[in-house]
Amino acid sequence: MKIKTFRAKTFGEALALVKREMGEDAVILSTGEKKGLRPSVEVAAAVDYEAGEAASPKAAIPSWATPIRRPAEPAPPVLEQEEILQLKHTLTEFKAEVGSIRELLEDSRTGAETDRLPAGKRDVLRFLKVRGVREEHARGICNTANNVKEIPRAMAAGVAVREGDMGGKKAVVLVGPTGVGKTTTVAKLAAAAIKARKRVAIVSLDSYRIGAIEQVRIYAKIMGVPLEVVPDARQVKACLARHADKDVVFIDTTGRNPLGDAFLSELAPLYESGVPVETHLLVSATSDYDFLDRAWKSYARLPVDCVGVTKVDEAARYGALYNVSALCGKPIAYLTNGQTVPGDIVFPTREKVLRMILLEGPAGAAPAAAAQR
Ligand SMILES: Nc1nc2c(ncn2[C@@H]2O[C@H](COP(=O)(O)OP(=O)(O)OP(=O)(O)O)[C@@H](O)[C@H]2O)c(=O)[nH]1
Ligand SMILES: [Mg+2]
Repeated sequence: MKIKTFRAKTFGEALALVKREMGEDAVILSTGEKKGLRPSVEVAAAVDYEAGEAASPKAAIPSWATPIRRPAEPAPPVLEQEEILQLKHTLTEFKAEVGSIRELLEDSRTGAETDRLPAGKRDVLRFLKVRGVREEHARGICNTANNVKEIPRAMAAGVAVREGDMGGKKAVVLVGPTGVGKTTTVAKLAAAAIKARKRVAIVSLDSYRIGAIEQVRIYAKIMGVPLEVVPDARQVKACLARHADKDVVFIDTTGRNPLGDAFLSELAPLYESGVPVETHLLVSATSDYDFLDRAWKSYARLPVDCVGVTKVDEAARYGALYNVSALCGKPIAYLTNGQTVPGDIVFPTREKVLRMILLEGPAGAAPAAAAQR
């Protein structure tokens, strides 16, 4: 065995010397560092044969020795949680910035288009935008309304309202994004049906969320209505058969992100089972329009019959009612305007919806009170 000490400025240099003189099979016996005016390092290395000997490079490595390894690749920098959050924040800000630049460009394009409009139509656009009517829908109204006075007539065509009784199908299924108010609205609708002297049952398909069953069970108990919890949509048909004596059965569903496919796979068996159901899509009056737009692309795959707009009491303006109508092309069946069961639900006429959009909100009375009138 040959043992030798190598001195160099850095460990890297010392190891290179060891490797050059003793080869790959050298083992490191010890290392040391000398500080001072001329700092240096020392590496004592050994190899199991004499230099120059054509010995096998497979030297026996004593258990106490550390074989030379290539200097490890520097580990990729590990980001701290805080740095990740900071990056995410920066990315969000960047996206918002890009979004506002896009909006500015869009505004300057539409602004130029608006400038070319006659003054009366420009007033129409301004009037509708202040009330939360989406630009593209406001422009549609602008095609037929030459001035503000002509807005109600021009808008009426775009607002469909479901008047009268439910369409005669016994089962009514409420679908919609998470937390939109499906369970609360099922209870409100059930209460309204009881008031109209109908025999009612409630079915819950929502066994996903903790507490969901308890929530609907309490409502059913208070109203004295039978409740069935059905974990699988395939079982709804048999369940409805058990309630053949009822006039209407309201079906509550699990809230799912509409931008995913879970809601579709859960509900598909219900539609495939061939039971005649009326489908109510619930959307919130406070939802962002882009979200609604994307959500509708998903929900449109279901046979939606009508729309219920919830949480209108939380909306600052009511343009959303027109936007929802125009986006989905489905009649609005009811508006819900508070958390109280059974009270906070309204079955509006078209005139009422138009009145809310045009006369209430920022330009008129307090929004929360408007849906009550
Ligand atoms: N302000 C207001 N709150 C409402 C209205 N409708 C429901 N809520 C409230 O919204 C929250 C969610 O209501 P839920 O009925 O549980 O909503 P959901 O769609 O069944 O929720 P998931 O089953 O979790 O998807 C509750 O706090 C309700 O009281 C409404 O019209 N106005
Ligand atoms: Mg619910």
